[in-house]
Amino acid sequence: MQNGVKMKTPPKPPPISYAHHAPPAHIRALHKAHQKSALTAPTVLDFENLPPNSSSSPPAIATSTISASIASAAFSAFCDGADATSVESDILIYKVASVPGLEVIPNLFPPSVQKTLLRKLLLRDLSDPRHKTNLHAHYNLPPPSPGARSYFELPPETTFRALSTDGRDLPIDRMLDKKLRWVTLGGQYDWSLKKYPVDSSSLPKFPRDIRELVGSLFGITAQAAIVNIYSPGDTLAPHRDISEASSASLVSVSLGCEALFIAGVGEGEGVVVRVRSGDAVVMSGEARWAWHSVPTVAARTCPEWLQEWPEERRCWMMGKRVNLNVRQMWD
Ligand SMILES: O=C(O)CCC(=O)C(=O)O
Repeated sequence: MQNGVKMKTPPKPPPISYAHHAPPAHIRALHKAHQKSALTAPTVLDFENLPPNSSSSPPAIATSTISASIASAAFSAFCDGADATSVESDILIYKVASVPGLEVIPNLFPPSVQKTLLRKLLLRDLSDPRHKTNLHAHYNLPPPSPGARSYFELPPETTFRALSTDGRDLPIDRMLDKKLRWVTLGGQYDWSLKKYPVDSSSLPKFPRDIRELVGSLFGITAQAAIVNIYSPGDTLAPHRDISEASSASLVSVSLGCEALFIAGVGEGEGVVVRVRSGDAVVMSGEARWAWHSVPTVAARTCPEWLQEWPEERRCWMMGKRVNLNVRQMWD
């Protein structure tokens, strides 16, 4: 047991060439079936509406906890003591019965920690030009200085020049409202080659405060992360994250609008989980290499207290889901 999250000896990572394998039919079918389905569909595992404890084969069981003292200390350090919410009781970790190794920690992060995390990811780390986004391959994206600390403060007339001569320039509104889909922190994943750069000395450092938060709650050494930015209607196709040379757990944090998250290992097994702002999903053991996808991001589901975030661009978050997906690249 490490900080409440059980650590078992995990299976070895699959060969890196498997990154190009096609997802199995049952995961593709589950993904397709939930692209248009409601968050309340009967096939969805909803941690706010679990069947009663007496159920003979519960879909998820709380088997361990993150202690209130560990969570309080981690949140307080992360928020520099200022904004922190102290946690009153131990936080339940649920194991999902149909996917061995898959754990869900509903409502782990209090609102103040979620806002601090968003601020660090989007108003600080996104501004660092060493953390690449999906847009860097297509546009000249200089850092937002001088005069602005983040892209969210840039005046509406700002545009970014297209790199190709026949490409159209990108206005800041369109960048932030639609085109920005991901930013990579630390280890810069190459999406076309499906691998990390061999020369780690050239990589930007993983943000220390986020590494410490994730380390103290989940016991992994954060070395790379993908921050996924979704608008309602966006999806993430079934895939496996197998480019890391470590079997350490993968940690996924949801912020903003609600979504459905699918995961499955083996033949014909899978689960569809409703994920809300502040939830964490941990993929360990067999589930570390699980097929997974996001078939639905639902409009009008951002919690009220987060809708106006950030001050610099009011209500941007009302129409967004941000997912922080943290990996350890090597042991
Ligand atoms: O958005 C999510 O919940 C999952 C993201 C994911 O699977 C990934 O980045 O590999």
